[in-house]
Amino acid sequence: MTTTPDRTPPPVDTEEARLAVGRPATHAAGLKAVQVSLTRAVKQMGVVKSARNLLTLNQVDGFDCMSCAWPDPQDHRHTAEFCENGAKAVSWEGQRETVGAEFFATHPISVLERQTEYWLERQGRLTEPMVRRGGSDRYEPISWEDAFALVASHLQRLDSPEEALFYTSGRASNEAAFVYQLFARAFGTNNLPDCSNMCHESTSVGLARTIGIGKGSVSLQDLHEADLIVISGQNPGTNHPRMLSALEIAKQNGARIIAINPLREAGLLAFDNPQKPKGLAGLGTSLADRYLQIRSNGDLALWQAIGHLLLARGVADTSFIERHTVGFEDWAAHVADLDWDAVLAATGLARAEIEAVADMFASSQRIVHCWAMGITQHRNAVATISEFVNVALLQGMIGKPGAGLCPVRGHSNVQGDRTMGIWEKSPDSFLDALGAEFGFEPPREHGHDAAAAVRALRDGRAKVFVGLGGNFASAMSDTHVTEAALRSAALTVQISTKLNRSHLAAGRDALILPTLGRTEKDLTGGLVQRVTVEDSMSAVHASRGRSEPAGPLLRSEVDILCGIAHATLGDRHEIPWTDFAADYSRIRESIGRVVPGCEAYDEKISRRGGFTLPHPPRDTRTFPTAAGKAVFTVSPLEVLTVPEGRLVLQTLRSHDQFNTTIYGLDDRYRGIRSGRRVAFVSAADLAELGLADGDRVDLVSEWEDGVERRADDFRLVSYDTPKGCIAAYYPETNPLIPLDSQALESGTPTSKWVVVRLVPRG
Ligand SMILES: Nc1nc2c(c(=O)[nH]1)N[C@H]1C(S)=C(S)[C@@H](COP(=O)(O)OP(=O)(O)OC[C@H]3O[C@@H](n4cnc5c(=O)[nH]c(N)nc54)[C@H](O)[C@@H]3O)O[C@H]1N2
Ligand SMILES: Nc1nc2c(c(=O)[nH]1)N[C@H]1C(S)=C(S)[C@@H](COP(=O)(O)OP(=O)(O)OC[C@H]3O[C@@H](n4cnc5c(=O)[nH]c(N)nc54)[C@H](O)[C@@H]3O)O[C@H]1N2
Ligand code: SF4
Ligand SMILES: [Mo]
Repeated sequence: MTTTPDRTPPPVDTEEARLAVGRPATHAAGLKAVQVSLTRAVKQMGVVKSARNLLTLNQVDGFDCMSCAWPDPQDHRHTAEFCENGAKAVSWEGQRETVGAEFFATHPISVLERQTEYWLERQGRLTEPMVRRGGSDRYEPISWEDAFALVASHLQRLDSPEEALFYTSGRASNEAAFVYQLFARAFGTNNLPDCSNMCHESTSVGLARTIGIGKGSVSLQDLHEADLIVISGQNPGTNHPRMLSALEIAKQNGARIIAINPLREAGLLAFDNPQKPKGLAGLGTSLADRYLQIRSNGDLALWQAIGHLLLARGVADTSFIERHTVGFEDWAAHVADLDWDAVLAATGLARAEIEAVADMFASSQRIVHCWAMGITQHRNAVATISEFVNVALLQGMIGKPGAGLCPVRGHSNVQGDRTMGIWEKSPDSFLDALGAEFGFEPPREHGHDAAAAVRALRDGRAKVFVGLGGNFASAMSDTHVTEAALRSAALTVQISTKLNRSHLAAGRDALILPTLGRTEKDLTGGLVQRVTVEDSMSAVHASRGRSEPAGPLLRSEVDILCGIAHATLGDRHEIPWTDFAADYSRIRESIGRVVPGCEAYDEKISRRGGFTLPHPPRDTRTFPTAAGKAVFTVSPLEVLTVPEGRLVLQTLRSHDQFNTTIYGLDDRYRGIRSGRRVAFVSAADLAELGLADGDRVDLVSEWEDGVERRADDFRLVSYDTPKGCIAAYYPETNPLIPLDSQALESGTPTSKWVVVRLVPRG
């Protein structure tokens, strides 16, 4: 048995010494949320910039919130159309401190490596292009032109274009994403891994194979009009806070809500809307009418049981099934023959609870089903999502007002990036259109996804890694393997706003290319440029920042990408890189001709509020699958178990972080202050293991490769979670997730299912 160490000693913030644990909250938002947003904003940006930024956030002529992908209301908008976590994201980007050449002169990489993610990003905005050469311990300044030439020389030296990897995080604009994938393909590879691979990939795969399009089928209006809303594996109070406003409206219109989650999340229990006097006074709206505190990974079993019960209750929409679907008989036969013992073991629920939920389905006419990472980051996620679809099809809940499937996306433009072709498996139809527009033959062989990208670097099959945003080193699973893979690269390039661990897990040559954020004025080419984004409900609109850039040397993502592309490819294929950077409308003209649904793109995004992309199942109940109809699918009921004395760890977000960006050390809704190295464990497990709240343990993960992975020194917190199921924050726990532990079919790391044991610290 081999054991990989944690970073020893794990970097810990001094503030962690004050770690305090209180009672979890039972309401989300309220006055506290307003206080936190304003205090953070003023502290980081100053009064004037705070006012300017927060007042243009999510306004029609302002910038799109760069935090999550929740949509903006189409019709009327409040003056303050944002939430606590949106405000935190804006403050974080608007931070006044900067990190330039002087900082790097006094901070060698070996010193920075000992700092936490929280400390690194807190140092301020990156403002100068920096290079580390030949494995040196320091970053030093480099001019933009020399930086582009360095990337070009590395790329031109490769034996094959397949040795280059082009990663994207979901904050990149549509224009940047389009140019980036065009460059990768013109260079000769489909190696376009992205954060989606770690996020909603299971959704994209599950929906594409069943309804023919990998996107959700609802609008905000549908949510308002639903009479039943189901929320599975999602913590909207923290991660999509304005979803709570939509839920409040739905409740006022008479909707009922079912929450399915191992943890009782405050944001699913009740909402004190800070934009309303009653909310500020703490007299808000209670949300979940029923809370199923399911065991980790019990969802596939639960949904087969719901299907089983609905069939027995005779509520099938037979005309919808006949006209629009295939495969019903096989599926019905499969769920009719349900193993209740397996269902109860997998879910940890009582049969009566499941029956009561099925009754709520049976008595509802308009059902919307929302989900996020608690579903997608599991081994059998694609099967679970396909089962959601089965139940929706059974009752004809797609393509009618107030009903549909609502995967809630993470990064603000992760859906748009896919639409623009950031995908290692883009279909031939897209590649044909791209080739026709630019007069070249794009490569057809599928590229590497995120996990395959790590393997390719690790095994020496890839040598150059370019990151358009994000923090690949910390966000990916198996931190030590991922970091070592990045370090083995000949060149790593990170296009970033803030310093993070990916800049430290650097290739022999490494570049940090600082870029403008969404809040900042983009005057590339002497024009006032705007960009476009797509939200979780396929609405596309423009975004324009107003703030002064953090430094004079910053360049936009589009400008940087066009610079790299031009230096690498010159005038090959006659792609007008310089014109693209000079006027982003030129990019939008090409998007209009290449991307389905984006015809007359520049004109449509100039309309107030933008436009919504077509979605055949939602719009006309047509299903672009091979069968031409929606597909019922049969999935074997798999009940995952763990060996004696072991627990299942889910890795999740605190209220004070955005992915690997740590804003602060509190998780207000879960009662945690000043600390992140905590593990939430049930009282029953603590008792059985002879441990107690407050004890310190190391987490050790066990996997079939025989390697034991460790994350050291976590404080145990006695918490209301099902027995056997524990929780701790990401990214601190990423060293525990084996690279090969991936969801079937989608390849998503199984971040919500990690088998661990707790080892008391002596
Ligand atoms: N403020 C803030 N906003 C964010 C982010 C952020 O980090 N901070 N991240 C953004 C991104 S990229 C994303 S993808 C989204 C993530 O949004 P979420 O998916 O809400 O994020 P997680 O914290 O991973 O929470 C997962 C939820 O699933 C539950 N869960 C875990 N396992 C299971 C299970 O087996 N079954 C069920 N039914 N539930 C389960 C957990 O208890 C938790 O409530 O948020 C986006 N928005
Ligand atoms: N264990 C575990 N692992 C997970 C998850 C989990 O739930 N558990 N969730 C997964 C999910 S859902 C996701 S989406 C991934 C996230 O993975 P990533 O998207 O790769 O990571 P982020 O933390 O969002 O990236 C933060 C960095 O982005 C850069 N940045 C911020 N704004 C901008 C910008 O406007 N432009 C550019 N160019 N750069 C910018 C900053 O330098 C910042 O340090 O993590 C995944 N990893
Ligand atoms: S819900 Fe998401 S997109 Fe909307 S303001 Fe809050 S963080 Fe930003
Ligand atoms: Mo995500």
